[in-house]
Amino acid sequence: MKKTTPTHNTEQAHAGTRDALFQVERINGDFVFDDRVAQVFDDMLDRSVPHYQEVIQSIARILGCLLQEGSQIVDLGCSTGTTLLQLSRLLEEKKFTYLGIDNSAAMLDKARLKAELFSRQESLNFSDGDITKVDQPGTSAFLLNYTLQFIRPLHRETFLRRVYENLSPGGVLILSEKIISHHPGLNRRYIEIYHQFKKERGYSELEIAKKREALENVLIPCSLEENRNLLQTAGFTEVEPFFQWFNFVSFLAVKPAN
Ligand code: GEK
Repeated sequence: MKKTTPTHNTEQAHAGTRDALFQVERINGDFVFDDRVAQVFDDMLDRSVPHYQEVIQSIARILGCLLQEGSQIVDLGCSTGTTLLQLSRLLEEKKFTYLGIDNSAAMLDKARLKAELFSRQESLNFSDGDITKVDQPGTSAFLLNYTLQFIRPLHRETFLRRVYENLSPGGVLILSEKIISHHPGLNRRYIEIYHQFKKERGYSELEIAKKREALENVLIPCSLEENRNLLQTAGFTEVEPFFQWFNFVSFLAVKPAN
């Protein structure tokens, strides 16, 4: 079983410190996106989100074929900007403009530094703000990857409606989430498979348990069907998952052209 993670791309090679946050004894209270998390975040995501890079590549394929040249793409909960940085590379010829919004200053500092390191300041912008108050009318695509799960369930419907209203006709929303299954047996098995995935990436049982506890009141996942219903209630007419790995799913949702 491998204990170290291979470095998948240049960003991680330059921007990563290994995530050992939950190896230390003291982690009390809920998980927060502070300085310490931002430091190790790229490694954390790479080792905690199954097929993270493949999902970004699939998003590039979708946006590459659905959007017009020069379109604006907004990443809601952009963290350290990895997705936008990758998209700007994979879709260079499309001349898209990219905006990342997050409410963690530490994450945004890192995102800006990475954009500078990779000479992408021209096409990438980052803004500090609460995504539930997003105001970017005429956006062609919103990305909402692994972030809706941190928004209080009661606010999700209003938030997604707001995202829908900010999209131009024919625009798209990409939604990636950790999910639950309402079949208790399957749900338990999927969690076991996911914990095995993390162990294979070098996390210990104790680290996994502590992180799970810290996320308990903060990350609230819904089922695939509940997420699909939320998207449809917001107004999206075409809603399809384009990727699923056990308890992780990514949807493509399209706003009608008119
Ligand atoms: C990726 N999408 O690399 N307003 C703004 N930002 C928020 C809010 C809010 N209300 N709530 C949470 N965040 C990224 C990964 S991480 C997922 C997204 C994870 C931000 C928070 O600061 C963090 O940067 C991000 O949402 C969630 O694909 O850590 O599991």
